[in-house]
Amino acid sequence: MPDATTDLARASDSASHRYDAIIIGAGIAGMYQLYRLRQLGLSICVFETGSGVGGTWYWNRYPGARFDSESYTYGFSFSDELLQEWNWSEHFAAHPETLQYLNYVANKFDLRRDIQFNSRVDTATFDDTDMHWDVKLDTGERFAARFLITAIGPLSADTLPRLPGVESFRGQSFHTYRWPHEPVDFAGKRVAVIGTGATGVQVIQTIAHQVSQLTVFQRTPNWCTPLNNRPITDDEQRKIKSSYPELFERLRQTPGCYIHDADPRGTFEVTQEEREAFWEQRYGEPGFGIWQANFRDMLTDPKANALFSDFIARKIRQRVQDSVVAEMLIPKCHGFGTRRVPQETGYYEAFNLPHVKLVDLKATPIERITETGIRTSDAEYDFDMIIYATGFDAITGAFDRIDFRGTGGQRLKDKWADGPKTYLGLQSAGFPNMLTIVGPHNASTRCNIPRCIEQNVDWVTGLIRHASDRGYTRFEPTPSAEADWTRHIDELADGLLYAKIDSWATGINTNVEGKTVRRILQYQGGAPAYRARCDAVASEGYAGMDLR
Ligand code: NA7
Repeated sequence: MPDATTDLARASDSASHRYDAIIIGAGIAGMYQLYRLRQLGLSICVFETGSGVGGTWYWNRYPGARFDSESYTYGFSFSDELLQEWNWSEHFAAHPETLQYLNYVANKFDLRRDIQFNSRVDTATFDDTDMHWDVKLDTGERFAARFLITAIGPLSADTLPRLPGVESFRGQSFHTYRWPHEPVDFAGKRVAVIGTGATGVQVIQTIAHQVSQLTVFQRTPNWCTPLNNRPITDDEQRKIKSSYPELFERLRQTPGCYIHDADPRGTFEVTQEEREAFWEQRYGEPGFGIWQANFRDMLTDPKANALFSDFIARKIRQRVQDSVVAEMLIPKCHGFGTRRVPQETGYYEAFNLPHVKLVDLKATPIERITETGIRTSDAEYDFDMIIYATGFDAITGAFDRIDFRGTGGQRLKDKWADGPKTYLGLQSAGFPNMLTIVGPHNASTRCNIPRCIEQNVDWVTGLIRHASDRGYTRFEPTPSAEADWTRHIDELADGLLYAKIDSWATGINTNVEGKTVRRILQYQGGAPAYRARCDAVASEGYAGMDLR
């Protein structure tokens, strides 16, 4: 392996430390990338804004946070020893257990010694003369590295509502992503929750029984389905541990790397009785089967989708006692599964509690946050606490918050202003030696994410090994390969119902300037096809890339 560190010592006198690779982020992706690059013998530094590992699971400490993928399908797959050592306690583990798991992994593989915590990267600039990245933290400290790998997460740029008065509220207020590390006491409190996405649903169903009053401010209802969680029995634990190879092989075959795969039948190929029985069965099963293992045309045929949406609407009407509230909770502007499906446990029943109120913001929008609460177009509400479950500037937002500069000083944010342009969702032309794990246009944000993270990281590691073995110090995609990939991303989304709906997955966030136009940000061809394409590129000597 060429001595990249020595080259860089000459190249970047102004940086205080020099590494072969810098990774931004110590979540699941950053942790695994560190582990893999160490095996190549590289010097590595990971910069992490938080004070601990875990990324999403470090930050999202809000009440009720838990998996919506089966626990044993979510953990790292790279170490048999780890798989055998770790016991998940529930089919869908709660936040504390997941954070404990990630800390266990960090300890087991001694990851922390290469992670610099409490370190926010402000800028990263490519120096074309010496072919390295110059990385600056918000403290002003500078570091240099040949390779820059972003592991900054698709849902890490949290956003508050753009409403007047947000700063003026005198009670407690939290964005769910920035939840405090200390326990929050809800007893006797009048609490507002703004937002009814997957996060809002988990918060609402959890705190409804602890507060004295709960007011939910809903702009768009979502189609929520039962999580049907339960503890893992000893017998199940033994079976899970003895079948990990088969389990991971199955996960490699399904489009989203979930254990659920679409039913091969079309909605209208069965009788009404068969359809209803099948849907009832799915409704009673755990996890995402109802979304990922429904009839094969459910997410492409509007009639099939409407029929199933009606089925779920009936369930909501059965579970919510007040028919007016039930109607408010039934989505009218999008069909089932065209947005991420919140998995719930008693969410709808929470609205049957006498102290829980639902406010429809489409009918009565919020005008401002006041010192004492929230003012809508028709009422003034006083609260002790406001919880913002208002989501993220998704997928590209975390990239926008770091000033990445490529060749000729080009800003990544400018290059992606009209939508990302990438090759394989892992690189962008003009940003040499930069790799974007879980970046826009790759399969991971449509995926049981650790499975796709492992694929991204293994591919990146292979590329760096390939470059290092052959003495290449610079690589980037060709503009034509990038244009082809970007076109391919758009074509794959053609005909999918989700592409016509506003959501974080289509890049919509009304709280962010310029994020009101729908964009295709995700690879929609399924993880197996994505993996095959990445493997083909590698086996052709990294076709579509310029390596020097
Ligand atoms: P989401 O799914 O983006 O949900 C955010 C929610 O906040 C959603 O209901 C929004 O309504 C609402 N929102 C956002 N801004 C406002 C304002 N200004 N006023 C009122 N309501 C607002 O984020 P989550 O954190 O719930 O989930 C993210 C993902 O994490 C999830 O899909 C899982 O994959 C894990 P809207 O729908 O935009 O009308």
